[in-house]
Amino acid sequence: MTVVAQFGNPETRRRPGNGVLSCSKLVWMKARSAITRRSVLRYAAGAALSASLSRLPAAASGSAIQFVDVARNAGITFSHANAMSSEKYLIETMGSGCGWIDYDQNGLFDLYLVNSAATQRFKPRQALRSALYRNNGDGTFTDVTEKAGVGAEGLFGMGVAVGDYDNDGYPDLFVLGYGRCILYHNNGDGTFTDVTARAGVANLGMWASSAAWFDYDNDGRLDLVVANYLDWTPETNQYCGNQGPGMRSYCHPDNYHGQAPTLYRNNGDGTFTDVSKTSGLAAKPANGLGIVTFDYDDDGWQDIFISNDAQPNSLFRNNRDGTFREVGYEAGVAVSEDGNSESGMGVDAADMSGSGHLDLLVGHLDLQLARFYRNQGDGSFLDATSSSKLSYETFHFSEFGLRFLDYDNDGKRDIFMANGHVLDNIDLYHKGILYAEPKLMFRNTGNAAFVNVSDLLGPDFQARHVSRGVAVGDFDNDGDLDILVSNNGEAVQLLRNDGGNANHWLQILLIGTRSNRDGVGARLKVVAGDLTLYDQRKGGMSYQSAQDPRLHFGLGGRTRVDLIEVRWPSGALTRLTGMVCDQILAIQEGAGIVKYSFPRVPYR
Ligand SMILES: [Ca+2]
Ligand SMILES: [Ca+2]
Ligand SMILES: [Ca+2]
Ligand SMILES: [Ca+2]
Repeated sequence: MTVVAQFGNPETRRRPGNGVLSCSKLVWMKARSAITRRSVLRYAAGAALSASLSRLPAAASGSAIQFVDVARNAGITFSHANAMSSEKYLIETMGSGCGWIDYDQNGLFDLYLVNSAATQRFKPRQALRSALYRNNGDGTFTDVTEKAGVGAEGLFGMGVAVGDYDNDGYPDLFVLGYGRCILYHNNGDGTFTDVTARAGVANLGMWASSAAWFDYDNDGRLDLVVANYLDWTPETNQYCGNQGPGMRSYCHPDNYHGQAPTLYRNNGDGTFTDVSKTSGLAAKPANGLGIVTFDYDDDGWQDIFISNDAQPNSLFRNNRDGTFREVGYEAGVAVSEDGNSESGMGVDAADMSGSGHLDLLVGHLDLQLARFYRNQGDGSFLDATSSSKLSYETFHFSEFGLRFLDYDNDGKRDIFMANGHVLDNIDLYHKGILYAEPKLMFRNTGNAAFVNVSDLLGPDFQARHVSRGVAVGDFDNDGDLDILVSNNGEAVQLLRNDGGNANHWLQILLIGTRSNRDGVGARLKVVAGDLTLYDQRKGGMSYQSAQDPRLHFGLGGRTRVDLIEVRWPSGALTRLTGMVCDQILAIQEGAGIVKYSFPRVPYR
């Protein structure tokens, strides 16, 4: 294995205007030391395993499922503009995200797509905007951006986060971007109002990537935490990569300084207070890209995990007094098992082993492995990337949006990854590494050991794209999980899951009353016969994207659900017994199951 890129010393690299130096300075792909002899051997072994697995017939792997891209047929014409220029501004390649939001609360999930904007080097013929598409319930979507007033015009957008911060029953929309963010309050009549200034959540001067709505102080109101990336500006843009036609590349984050996360506490009157400093989050600036909020130590208080690009990841443990302590190293999730800070991008958390404790998944660039950190239940994690058999398969890919999800409803959560490199000219530097990449699905064969089934899921699944955001949601309410993928500089994909609901399932929408209305922070246990599943209503997840808030449980062949337990953030417990499968339940704190319609979208 040849190492292509060479790196000048950091002082040389940091000096602006040094583009004429002869040393090769393709600094994005910096983590050479991560490629140990051991990982090369593992990779070789894995390639052989992968080849043998991909020859298994579909039935043997349990997959007769196809993912079909229905975006175009559904009327979703949005295409992301990446504003690509010869200056290789880093913002061009890092976005953007997508999200699910049932903005009109009719039980049909609508979708939001984030776009870029003009820059000093990119002047689009038409002004760009982000887009809200209404789910018509018949397999089509309608662009309602203008009526809704959520175009985020002029914002160089990155991500989206959805949460009902004022507990009025209508989800609100937070759009993240370079230099600022926008909070759109949902008026409940199909329109939104930009309340950024009054709310005080503009996040000015920061490059926001991903965010999570969550209730860190358990006061029943959603707070907002933003993972910020770098202090890059057009004025400090540097030349990176080799000299020569087509060789200029996007710079490695080490050429800039990382930014600390922002934490906004919800004051309950439509305003927020920036508590980044007093909470302790500002003490750790790093190159944040992905975020997930969950309760990793099961103490009833929400913790924050942020994946950092070429910096140790951050795990902020909730001290239950309004402050956090960063425990990434102690908990074993700061770096890889061989001690390297990798290019952390997409993240998710889920219980993959039936222990009740949530494990972590972090996506990275090519020549690094996607990491699976197993929660040991004692406040620490073990890097289980190798034993999970994931490692071999992700080595050549750059995993941005990713999720734990049970795509085949067999009761075992699987892993989906959407990929695409950050360098549009990567093939000039790393032979065999592609800019546009196919997607990956890893099927859980039991006890969090995975096989790569990507080749079995249809041509739309295998098509190569420069993917970034991933938002999982059941847009047709048929019980299997569909996947929305935003692609950099390309059309969006809506991958409809065809066949996943051959197995039984249950979905749950939580409605908090004393707790925040979205029920973020609730911990769930579902028992169906011999199967016990745990989950939490998390914030953030994936990359720059907003997920379907309903919790999804695959049940395999089991037709009855014996028990559902919901531990609300308020401390209240809801306990339900004896339910049939294949339905979407709305569970309200204090009331149990309440009437809520989720219309089934006909197959089209
Ligand atoms: Ca809707
Ligand atoms: Ca906690
Ligand atoms: Ca599964
Ligand atoms: Ca579906």
